Amino acid sequence: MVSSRADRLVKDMREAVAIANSNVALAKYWGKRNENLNLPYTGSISITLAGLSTTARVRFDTERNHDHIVLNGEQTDNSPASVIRQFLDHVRRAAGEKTAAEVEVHSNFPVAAGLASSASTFAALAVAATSALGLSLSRCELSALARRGSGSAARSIYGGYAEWLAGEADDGSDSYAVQLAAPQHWRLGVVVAITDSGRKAIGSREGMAHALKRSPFFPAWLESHEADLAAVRHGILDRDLAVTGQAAERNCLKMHAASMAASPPLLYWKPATLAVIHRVLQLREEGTEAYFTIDAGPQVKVICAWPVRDTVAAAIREVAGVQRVLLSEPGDAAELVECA
Ligand code: 2P0
Repeated sequence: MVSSRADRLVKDMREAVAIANSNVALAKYWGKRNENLNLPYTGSISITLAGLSTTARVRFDTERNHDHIVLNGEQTDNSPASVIRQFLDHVRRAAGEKTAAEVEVHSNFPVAAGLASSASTFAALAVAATSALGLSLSRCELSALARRGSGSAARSIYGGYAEWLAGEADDGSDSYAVQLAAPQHWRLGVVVAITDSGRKAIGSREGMAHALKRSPFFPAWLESHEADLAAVRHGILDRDLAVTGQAAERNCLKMHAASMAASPPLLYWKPATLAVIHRVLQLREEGTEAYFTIDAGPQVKVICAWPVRDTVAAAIREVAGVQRVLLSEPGDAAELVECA
């Protein structure tokens, strides 16, 4: 039987669009026990960030010979695109497919600048690509899949607060994230200070591998991590800002100290990064409770109780060198927007 053109369009072009939010880690992932599978040495806990989102459109098309990838408006063959291609291969294998795809990814915030754009990108891609191929995965399975694209993406599958379990299995089967608490559990303010929106010189992937191999402090980072992880987890479950914030600051400073001590050094901070840290400490002295954390870049994220977010944002906006301040809060899980 010869199928009509209309039939073939329905059959051969399977398309889905998904959206996912970025996240900020309060107990961080920094170091892989398996680079190929993105398996971490440690567990990590993050807040999914409302409003810092990535939309991914994936269309599998039998008339295409190669994957076609457009990242933030630019067609690209560079390293992020090759990671996306490998990621699509995982999804194709799971679905028993070989069809090439057209992928469009758009983030509404600065990318490759330490704001976890790879987390929202691969969480959105996991939902879109599996939906387009008709795979029905649980959140845990989606999280394990998103992890293959970028470790931190495992957490962006969930809304609110997520914990990525490091796992022990060599095949990564027990390394996925779970939801620790829904967004409504605790409405924290998250003030994001952009101190430099340019691309960072050394990406997270390379940075954590370098610190692991070349920092004498790396073993101490790993040994002391479990206590921070437990404190952040309990702080969130108890809605205790002091416990959560103090553990997050400790964990952040240890990650950066270990990286700075590498040879050659890995220093993600700019002068304004340090200026924001000092302003946060000063805010606490003035009676406004706020705590900082910094990922693999120069931006600072400040957490505070929701009612004081505007006070904190106003103070941070005035710090010399701060280019822009974004206001966020615990946001929603990755979700399917459309599927055809
Ligand atoms: C985190 N970061 O827990 C830590 C803190 C940056 C500093 O996860 O190689 O982009 O793709 O698995 O997920 C950034 O690392 O690294 C990150 P890959 P990813 O959020």
